[in-house]
Amino acid sequence: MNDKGGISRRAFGAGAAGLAALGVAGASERPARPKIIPAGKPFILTTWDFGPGANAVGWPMLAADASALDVVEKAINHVELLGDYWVGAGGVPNEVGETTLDAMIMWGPTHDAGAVGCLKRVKRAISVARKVMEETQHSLIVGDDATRFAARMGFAETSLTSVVSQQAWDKWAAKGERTNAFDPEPIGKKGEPVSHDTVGSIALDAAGNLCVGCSTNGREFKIPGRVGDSPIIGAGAYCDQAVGAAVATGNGDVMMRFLPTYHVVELMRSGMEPQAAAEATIRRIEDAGYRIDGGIAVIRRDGAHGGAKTGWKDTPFSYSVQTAAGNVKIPVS
Ligand code: SD4
Repeated sequence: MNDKGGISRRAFGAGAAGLAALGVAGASERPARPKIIPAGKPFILTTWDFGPGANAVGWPMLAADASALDVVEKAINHVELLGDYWVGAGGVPNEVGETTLDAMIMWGPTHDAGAVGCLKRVKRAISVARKVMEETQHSLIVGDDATRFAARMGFAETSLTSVVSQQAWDKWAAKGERTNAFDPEPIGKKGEPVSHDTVGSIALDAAGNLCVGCSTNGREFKIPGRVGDSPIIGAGAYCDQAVGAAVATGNGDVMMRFLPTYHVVELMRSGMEPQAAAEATIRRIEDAGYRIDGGIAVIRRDGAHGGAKTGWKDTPFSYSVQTAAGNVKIPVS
């Protein structure tokens, strides 16, 4: 420290020993660049029961040498347009009955990402996220401004309300209860079940490039403006071209506090096997005392994969992996 309380220049000129004394790695001690794990054969991984259908959309593209970026976008578009209650248009209304969408896409070769949070009145959220990534320097655009951005990019505005989402909201609103988002944090003991779902996909293409994406309409009866973990890089999804990628699902309000998809990929970088890394990541959340439903699925560049969950005792979380050898659905216990 110098007499003004700062770090003196002399300390920086003191060579490796001085830097080591400060706990700073010197030039000669800099950690090596991550070793690139060799890519395996092309694959696509998709979470939940969406897996086989989404993979069936993505696999023929991969087999025809399409880019993993196009594959992830199209596989997720397929789920977004299914009319499912949990992902995309027509699902999970918020506290005032509106469906809003969160999505993210991340591209391995450039480590670039694009995301939208609380996107309103536009169906293909993952495609808007891709526009954020490819057309702007931004990484995340939210709310009505995300809708305006989508309109600028040529997306049509349309209601995301369906008969099913309207009925679900009418039934809930008739009870006159406050949203459970005001309940105490689920620490120590689990609270009321929080209903939500997400689709996540990871692809490796024939050129060895990785891409990850996810899309959701988040948590049922959420407070308007709420953005979950899905569009947060390293929380809902993460991809590192040298190592692998991961997607998360579950109580995103809690899970985003742990950046689980970043964490699990970094554990794999340090040499941990995918399954062990997934379990260690979920354990971190449990060890902090949280009692939630949540899961992650992870895949290394060479195709080795794993998954782990917390909670969801009666809900079978799974992911599916498709390669040239076919599609396998992996239950996560
Ligand atoms: C969210 N993580 O918005 C999402 C929802 C989800 O399984 O994945 N549910 O909190």
